[in-house]
Amino acid sequence: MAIPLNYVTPGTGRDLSLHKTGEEGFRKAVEDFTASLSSYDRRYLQLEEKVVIVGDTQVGKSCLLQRFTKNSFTDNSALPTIGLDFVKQLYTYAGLSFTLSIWDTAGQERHQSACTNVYRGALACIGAFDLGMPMTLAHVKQWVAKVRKENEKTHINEFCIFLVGCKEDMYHTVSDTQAQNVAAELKAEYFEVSAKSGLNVKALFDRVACVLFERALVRQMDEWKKVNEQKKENNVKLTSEEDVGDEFLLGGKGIQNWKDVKKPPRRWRCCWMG
Ligand SMILES: Nc1nc2c(ncn2[C@@H]2O[C@H](COP(=O)(O)OP(=O)(O)OP(=O)(O)O)[C@@H](O)[C@H]2O)c(=O)[nH]1
Ligand SMILES: [Mg+2]
Repeated sequence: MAIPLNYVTPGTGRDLSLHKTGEEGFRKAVEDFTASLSSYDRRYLQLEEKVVIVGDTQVGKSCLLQRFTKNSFTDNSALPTIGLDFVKQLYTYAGLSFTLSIWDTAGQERHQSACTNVYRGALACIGAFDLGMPMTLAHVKQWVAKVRKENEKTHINEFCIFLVGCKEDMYHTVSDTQAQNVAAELKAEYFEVSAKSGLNVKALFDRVACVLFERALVRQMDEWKKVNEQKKENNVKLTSEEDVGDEFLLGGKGIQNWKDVKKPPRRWRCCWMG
């Protein structure tokens, strides 16, 4: 699936770094980055980010995911999630692949212990509530706080939140203003969705993929920059693809060619290996 770079942000939105020059600029940045990689680097480049869906039980989290992945909905037949469920969605953009792993968690209290570990490492959180149950909107703040807490030591500045009002097809008791206020408080983007009709479901996940793809890319570019600077510092000259790989794996130790690396004498090697 191609990532649509739709930066028209519903709700509050946030300013992304690479897209400031528009889609043209973004594409060029991605293409320049890809061109700067050796074929070895390109082969091993893995862009993957995790998003977790949290919220009270019965708000419609699993149905939302089912609509996105299977494009189906079965009324009143969904069972509560026990523990966890997850899917991976592969996206591509300008020749780069990006995997969005989506984790659906259980809203029931008794299954919570299994979920906490999964919160760790998530770059985004979908806080789901039922548009017909105001209490579930109030609880979203606590759910999001749990996920934030697990990630505050590692990447809290990159962490992003999507507030999602489910069951749009049914009678609303949560007003738009109430939802927008919570979204503003959480600095979240707000979506109203219906797993039943399919309204906004694809738009939501495409937007999540788009935001996380950019963050993953910026992170990767920074890492590559550091590696390249290290190479320059160590005056590493790379002659072939293989050398790039070996040198990269060895953390820029300055080996120019594997043929130059002398094997230890056989006898010594036997002793050393015990
Ligand atoms: N009308 C309507 N019903 C929905 C929609 N989404 C979910 N439901 C119903 O809401 C109920 C709960 O849906 P689930 O997706 O299982 O809820 P959940 O949030 O995953 O619940 P837990 O797994 O217990 O945390 C089911 O009976 C669904 O049929 C929707 O968009 N419209
Ligand atoms: Mg569920």
